Amino acid sequence: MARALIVIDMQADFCPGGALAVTGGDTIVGPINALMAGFDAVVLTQDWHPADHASFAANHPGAAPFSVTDMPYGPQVLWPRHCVIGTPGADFHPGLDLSRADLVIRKGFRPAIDSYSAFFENDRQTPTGLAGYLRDRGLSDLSFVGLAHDFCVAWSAVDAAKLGFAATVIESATRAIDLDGSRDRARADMRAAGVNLE
Ligand code: VGL
Ligand code: ZN
Repeated sequence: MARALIVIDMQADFCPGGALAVTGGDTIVGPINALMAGFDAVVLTQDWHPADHASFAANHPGAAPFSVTDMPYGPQVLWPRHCVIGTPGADFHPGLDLSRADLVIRKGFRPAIDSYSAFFENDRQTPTGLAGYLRDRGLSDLSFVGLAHDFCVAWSAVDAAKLGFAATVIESATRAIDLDGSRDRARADMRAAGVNLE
């Protein structure tokens, strides 16, 4: 069973100093680099939003960052503007080893819909294409690391398990936003979906 390391959103805006900084986000760069050698393939995801993206609080007059709104596809947290296409905040952390990255999959580029998962946008229906890529290459055993544990890592790992991949989250190489208990909820959701937390 070939194994892939899926590195979620290790970008400047999710690290200290960035627009949507996750506490300790930069401390997992070294551990993630060290993990890469143990896998048959490495895939990176990159959060990649147009400036008018619907997930940005600034695009909803009067809405506060971290409040929740109703989108046609369901509830959506409104975030500070982050990972805008072509800006330095969207770049990978400068310490991340890019030499092993076979694929970079960008997500969240459609203005009207957010995309936490590496597999499906937040309507839970629009595929990113990652499942087909992994299946074509026979990569059936997936380990997830990166940012943020309770949003993009968790949603990706849950989708992977639902799609029939063996899915593990290496929690020591993740960090959480932890918004209103989201970390505990994410862990429960992952366990319920059959994701191995390690
Ligand atoms: C993420 C919030 C908004 C993440 C991305 O990578 O977990 N969270 N966009
Ligand atoms: Zn985002």
